[in-house]
Order: sequence, then C-alpha cells, then structure tokens
Amino acid sequence: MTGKLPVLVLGAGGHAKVVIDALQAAGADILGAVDADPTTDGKNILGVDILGTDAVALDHSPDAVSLVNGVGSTTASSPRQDLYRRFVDAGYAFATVIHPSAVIGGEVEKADAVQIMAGAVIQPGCRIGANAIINTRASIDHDCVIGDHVHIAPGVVLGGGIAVGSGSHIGAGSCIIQNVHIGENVLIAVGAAVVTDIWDGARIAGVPAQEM
Ligand code: JB2
Repeated sequence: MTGKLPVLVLGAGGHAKVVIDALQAAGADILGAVDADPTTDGKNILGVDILGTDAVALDHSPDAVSLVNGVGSTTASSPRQDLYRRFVDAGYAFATVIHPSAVIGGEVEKADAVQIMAGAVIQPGCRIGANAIINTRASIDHDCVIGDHVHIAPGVVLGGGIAVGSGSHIGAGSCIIQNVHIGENVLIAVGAAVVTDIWDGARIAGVPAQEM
C-alpha cells in the first residue's frame, strides 16, 4: 500500500473485510474502521475496531491519516464513488491497497486509491483508474485501460488492449475478448462473454453477451 500514515477504513461490510485482510497481509498500520450504520460501533472486523460513523473519521486531521475505501460496489455508479469524492473534497488522501499475492507486470500505472485483491494478475502496460477495484483472482492482460471507479469483480478475465469506461461494473467470472471498448457506467452481469464493443450505460448479460 502507499503512504506511511496509519489507515482508517471507510465501511464495515463485506468489501471492508476483504480490504482489511489485504491491508493486514501487507503489514499496514490500521487505526480502525467507520461505518454509516451506528449499530456497528464497538464491533470489530478481523480484530480491527469499528470506531463509529464518518463523523469519527472527520475528527482525524487529513495530515494524520490515510483513508481506504471499504465500501464495495455491485452495480455501475455506486455509492462507493460518492464516498470517495466526499472525502477527497474534504482534503483527505486515499491509500492504494495491493494484496501481496497479486502479480503486477511492468509499466502498470495505478491511480489514487486503486485496490488490487488477492491473486489478481495485471499484465504489463495497463492503466488502472482512481478508486477502481481489481478483485480476487481477476486477470487483466496487457495494455488494458481501466477507468476511474470501475469494479472488475472476482474471476473476471480481460484479454489485452481492452478499455473499460469509468464507473462500469464487470460481473464475476465474465470474460471479455481482446481490444474491445466497454463504455462508461456499463453493467456486465455475472458470467457474461463479451465479444463486441459496449455503449455507455448498457446492461449486458449472457453468452455471447446481449442487452438485458
Ligand atoms: O457513506 C458511507 C457508507 N455508505 C454505506 N460511509 C461509511 N463509512 N460506510 C458506509 N456504508 C456501509 O458500507 C454500510 O453501512 C455497510 O455496512 C457497508 C456496505 O456493506 P455490504 O456488505 O452491504 O457491501 P460492500 O460494499 O461491503 O460489499 C459489496 O461489494 C463487494 C465488492 C458486497 O456485495 C460484496 O459481496 C462484494 N464483494
């Protein structure tokens, strides 16, 4: 992960658990987590205390902590984006999270707050946008350009030279043929096989994938 400051995780659900596990594997100093749901206060995730709501995060100076976005996404254009923007606008910096078991090739550019989970493979020449998730065991071949806030879900396989527009969600286990262009805020359902370009805002499913 980037940065030397202690880390505060935003969110305390399923994605936060995976993120905390990656942070622990990478040896990060984790201060705690905060969640919008006040009933989580006083609980813990993998031994990391839940300290309260986002008001507790705002009690920490932006100079004293790095944030990690622990809210995931299961659709295009999720609340995860709003949370990231809200805290960036308030002056906070987000750390990148990279599980030590991820394999990352040469000349891979990673923007702010990128999260690369256990077993992911990113081949050379790729660019990963801000606040994007490359989730468990996803495979991204050479020269792909992944936009901001994209979620590449577990087990996705991308061929080389693919562009994925910002805010898109590529569902678990989907496969995308090389050199296609996926637009912005696209939803590709679990297990789809994508063999053509996909326009902005489309919802796609099936083998071969078609509009839902
Ligand atoms: O503004 C917020 C906020 N909005 C929702 N600030 C903070 N600090 N927390 C927020 N939350 C919290 O995110 C909710 O109160 C809830 O505890 C948590 C979301 O948990 P959930 O388990 O429902 O979803 P997730 O986003 O952690 O995980 C989804 O996405 C992952 C990528 C799940 O579907 C996972 O299965 C999936 N792997």
